[in-house]
Amino acid sequence: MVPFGPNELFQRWEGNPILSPEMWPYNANAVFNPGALELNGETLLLVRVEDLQGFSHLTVARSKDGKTDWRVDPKSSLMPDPAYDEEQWGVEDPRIVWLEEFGKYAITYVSFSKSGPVISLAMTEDFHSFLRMGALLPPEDKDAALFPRRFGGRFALIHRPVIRGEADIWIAFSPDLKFWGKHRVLLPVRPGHWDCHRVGLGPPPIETPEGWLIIYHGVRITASGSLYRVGLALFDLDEPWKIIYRANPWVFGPQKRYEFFGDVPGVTFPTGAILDKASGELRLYYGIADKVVGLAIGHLDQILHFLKHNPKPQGQ
Ligand code: BMA
Repeated sequence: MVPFGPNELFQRWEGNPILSPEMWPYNANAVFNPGALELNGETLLLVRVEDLQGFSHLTVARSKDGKTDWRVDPKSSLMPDPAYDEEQWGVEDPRIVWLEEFGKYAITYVSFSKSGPVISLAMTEDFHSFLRMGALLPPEDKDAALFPRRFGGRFALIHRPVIRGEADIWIAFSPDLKFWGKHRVLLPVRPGHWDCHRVGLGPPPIETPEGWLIIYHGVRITASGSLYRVGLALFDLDEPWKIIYRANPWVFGPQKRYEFFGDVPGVTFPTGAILDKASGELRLYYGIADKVVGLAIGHLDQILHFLKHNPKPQGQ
């Protein structure tokens, strides 16, 4: 018996959207797809801000409870750096992971230029100063996050290259965060399904007692545009390239009117998640229609229960 249906696992916050361009201290067309973390007892979102030239940069917003009373920094935190050619057209969609080994946060973000999108890495302790490590892999690549620790001495990166038109989720390994190898597909698109055209990592992998929880977006292209919905999978804790479960149905997707109103209607695009280990509450921060930021709340035990009661994927 599954007590929660796929559309009930994540409840939208009644105050959605939690962040919108009207709340910005300077002109912005859209604020969306934020990275999320807890810093000094507060929730910090590193928000993608699209300016009125169509280029994006990243700005910090903070809240004590992660739900209400958001304070937006008066100035941007991470602007495209002209010294890095790959950032010429902006920086987008950060994912943030605490790397205990360095005592720093690792931010993987999309750098955009005429060469196409690539994944860049920057380190920070305080979200004021950032150390850029440059682009990690060739274009076209998006939707990347590091795991917070090494496996067999190697860092692991989840990312989404596009190879001969195929947009699957891949994993790669590195001894030093510079040279990447042992590439393999982690989560492919599923022909015919809701996630048939493209898949991409949502928030960074979430460590749970039963495995690494992966929240991802899946795309179906329809006659009136792309639908971006959200799916779940679980991977082995010690060998994170081994899949344990992949849910068949999507668990979140555009439903509310405000999710069909924006620059790209029909997009729910989670990029940040915060798990409260004591209560199991999982706060999912998602871009809405490439315009504003929303919050949806789930509970880890219900999510894991739901995953277990879905059939394993075929042929994996
Ligand atoms: C993806 C990314 C996201 C965006 C989404 C929907 O390819 O570019 O930044 O939110 O498309 O437009």
